[in-house]
Amino acid sequence: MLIKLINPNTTTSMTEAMRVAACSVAAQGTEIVATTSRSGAASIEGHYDEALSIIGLVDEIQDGAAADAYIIACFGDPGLLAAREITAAPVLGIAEAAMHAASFVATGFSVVTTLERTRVIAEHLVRNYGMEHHCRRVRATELPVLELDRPESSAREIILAECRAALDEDNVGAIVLGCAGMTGLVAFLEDRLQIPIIDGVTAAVKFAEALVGMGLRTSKHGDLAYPLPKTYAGKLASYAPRGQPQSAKRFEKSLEVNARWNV
Ligand code: 5HY
Repeated sequence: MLIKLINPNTTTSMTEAMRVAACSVAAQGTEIVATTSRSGAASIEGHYDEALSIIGLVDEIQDGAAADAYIIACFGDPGLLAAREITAAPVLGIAEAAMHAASFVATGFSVVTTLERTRVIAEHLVRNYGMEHHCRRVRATELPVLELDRPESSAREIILAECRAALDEDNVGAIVLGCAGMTGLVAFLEDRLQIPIIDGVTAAVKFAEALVGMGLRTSKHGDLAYPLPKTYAGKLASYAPRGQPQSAKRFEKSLEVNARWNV
């Protein structure tokens, strides 16, 4: 199976760190293609960055070979539902994947994220995903996202200290890493804290494999059906939906044929 991991920010070095982490857990036969958005912010640290990152995300889903599953590798899960509208292949957000994985291994978890101003975004996701009963607290380290990308920075010590505080104060059994840029810190933190540290990039890879393995695809009945064909104006004219993509028609046809021939 082909899993396309999309970094919605434009920092290629962060994408490479995610690709390495994703490949480290991918099953035999799973090919990981990691891409970096070609338009948008170098780092996503607020509502505006998120909103404008979605065009680049859509481009990465619509351009190139169709994948069996897509991963949105930004902890805000920007454009997750819009992405699920334009493809029938499963789309995983790393925040959603990490929170579900944490809920399987601990009754309570805390999220440790970057800037204070993005903390509210993670809190919204906790509610959207029905994780209020599991997520005890979202903690900010006030670390800019790109600070995580500088090996010489003291970012990992700051994150370790915040995780320790969560362990001491939040009555939790696990920690969710609140940024794709923290993907490489799992071993460093687990060695020192001896609790499950959940990284959304690797969690999303394993959930994507599970969904594809079960033959599950995003429902096209209801709110995640392909966008209705209509005219778009201005800068976005070329993004005007044209209904069900040809590739999907071909895929649904193959499903029908297979069903009919019971293959
Ligand atoms: C992320 N921003 O995972 C989010 C983290 C955050 O560019 N990649 C980003 O702070 O919301």
